[in-house]
Amino acid sequence: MRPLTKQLGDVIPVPASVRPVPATSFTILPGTGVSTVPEASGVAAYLASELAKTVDGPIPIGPGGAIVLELDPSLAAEAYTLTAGESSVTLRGGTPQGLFWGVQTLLQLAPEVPGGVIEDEPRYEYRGAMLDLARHFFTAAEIKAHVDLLVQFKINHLHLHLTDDQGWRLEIPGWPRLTEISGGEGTGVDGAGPGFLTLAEYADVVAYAADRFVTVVPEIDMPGHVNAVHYAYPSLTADGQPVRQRIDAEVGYSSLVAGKEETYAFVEDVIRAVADATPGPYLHIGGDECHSTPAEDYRAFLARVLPLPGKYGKRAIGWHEIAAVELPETAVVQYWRIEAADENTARAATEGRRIIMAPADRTYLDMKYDPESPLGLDWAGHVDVRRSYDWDPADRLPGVPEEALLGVEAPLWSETLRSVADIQYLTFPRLPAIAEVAWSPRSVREWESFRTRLAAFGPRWEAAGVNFHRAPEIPWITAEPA
Ligand code: TNX
Repeated sequence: MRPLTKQLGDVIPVPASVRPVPATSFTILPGTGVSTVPEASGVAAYLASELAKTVDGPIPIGPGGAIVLELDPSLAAEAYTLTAGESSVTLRGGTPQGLFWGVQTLLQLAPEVPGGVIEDEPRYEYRGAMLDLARHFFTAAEIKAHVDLLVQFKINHLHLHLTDDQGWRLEIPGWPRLTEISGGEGTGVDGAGPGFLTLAEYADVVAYAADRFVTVVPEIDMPGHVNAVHYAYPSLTADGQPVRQRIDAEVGYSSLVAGKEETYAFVEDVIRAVADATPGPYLHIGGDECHSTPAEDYRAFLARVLPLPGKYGKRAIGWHEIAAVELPETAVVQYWRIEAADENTARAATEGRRIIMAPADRTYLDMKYDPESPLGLDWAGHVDVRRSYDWDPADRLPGVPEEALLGVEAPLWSETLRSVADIQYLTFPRLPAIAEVAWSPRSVREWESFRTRLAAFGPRWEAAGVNFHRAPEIPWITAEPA
């Protein structure tokens, strides 16, 4: 047998605690069984089907299996432990979700699991990735395939940016023109990304994500980024006159009309429909880049709209511009810019609001890696893998300490995307870096270790047909040793 090249801690995100037992290991082979408690039968089925691909043979589920799944109520909900010896591997999770993250760790180590004990739990409860369906639409099947790649890195929230100037991507009862007109042919940036999710397709995405312990966070961006609304329903414009369709990538020119009563009837219908279709706790109302909305109108609009998610049982999230106004107690602020400080976000944190960190110069997956990147934008600079890894959310904004942070998110805006291959190229390998920032304790994070662990994903992504960027700072392994 060739010596084990992998070590127990060779996992992304790096676990909180790893105690190897040298010279022991467990090898998963075709026929190795999985035994489980009934509450975790879904997780066991997922593990067995993934392992069957790894070992290219059957992985039966039933009593006496050498891979043991258990629940341990003394662990936190998302925490897990993995204990590997010569004859068995035991995973314990605080809940099935914790167990599922343990399963992701096991899948990264399989088929040869080095002996020892991992004890692991996340630093932040919100570990998000965002996909912009408005500038370019992706189908339910494409979104679900993306979720499968995200969960490998213990991402637990999928934020869907469903509406913008160039398109409206979710069916809303009573407002059919939103999707007929603004989700149809010729929508999206350059008219290249048409399509929308029916409510049934949205429910399918939400359920698929939930099966993988991922919460969908829907975003309806307002009062700005609404040309698609005005194009579909000219009655909502200031003077009731039609506007032209926009498929360029400009921002900040459109706004819902704060002084018009019809605006609020529309907004409440939309928020009610989206809340009804969404089992997760959050509803994102956008609020960014309202350059053409007078400050007074912005306040007046948000004063009426921010309470609406709460009215329909959801917690409002908004881009950090919303921190300029008084916020409901449960509102969450998502910081996205590149400034070193932001007074309003800091005040919101001081007043007890939770913050999601998504600074563009660290977490924006749509930034070019370097000047040669064939895709992406560069308004926040170039974001290479090291930039996305080597920072800390609790140091990012003065006045926004660890306790104020709900978590971290990596947004992927889709102005330059045309295909799933494009999504993957900008997502990998930066998303694993941001996932580690969001999951692992600061004390165990280290760039040199990360870049070596990341290199091992090269052959796996190649085998899985994932289109990743061969970032020059990563010592990629090009083929499995024979
Ligand atoms: C800014 S980030 C935007 C988006 C663009 C993005 C491109 C944010 C809240 N708004 O409208 O798509 O830059 O990077």
